[in-house]
Amino acid sequence: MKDSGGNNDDGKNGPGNTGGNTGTGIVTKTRPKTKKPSLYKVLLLNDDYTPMEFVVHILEKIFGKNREEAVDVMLHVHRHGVGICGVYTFEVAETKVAQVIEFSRRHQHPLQCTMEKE
Ligand code: TYC
Repeated sequence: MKDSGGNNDDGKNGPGNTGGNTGTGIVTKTRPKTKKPSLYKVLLLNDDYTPMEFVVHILEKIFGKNREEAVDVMLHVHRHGVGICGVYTFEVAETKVAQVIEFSRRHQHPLQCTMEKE
């Protein structure tokens, strides 16, 4: 909070300082604060009722996949029970899960979607 971004130099020695000779000084170090956000996988679940074309549509519209990628993911979920639609930061993942569930509910399909920390 109180870091100017540069090194102080009180003319004394110490880590981050450049001169002086008394062996004392304020310890400062430049440290860009770039904490990487946690990432979350958005998972699509298989069911026996949702039409394949509806799932492909969701993968195209909500997850930005082209037709080929969308069909691949849909078939993976159909065959294996679960599959990854994408990896996002928490709020983006949360929003996409909600969009899938709401869009499916509106069209009376039971398609389910969830998220999981990577
Ligand atoms: N299993 C569905 C069917 O045979 C298709 C489907 C694929 C449903 C993926 C959901 O996440 C899903 N019509």
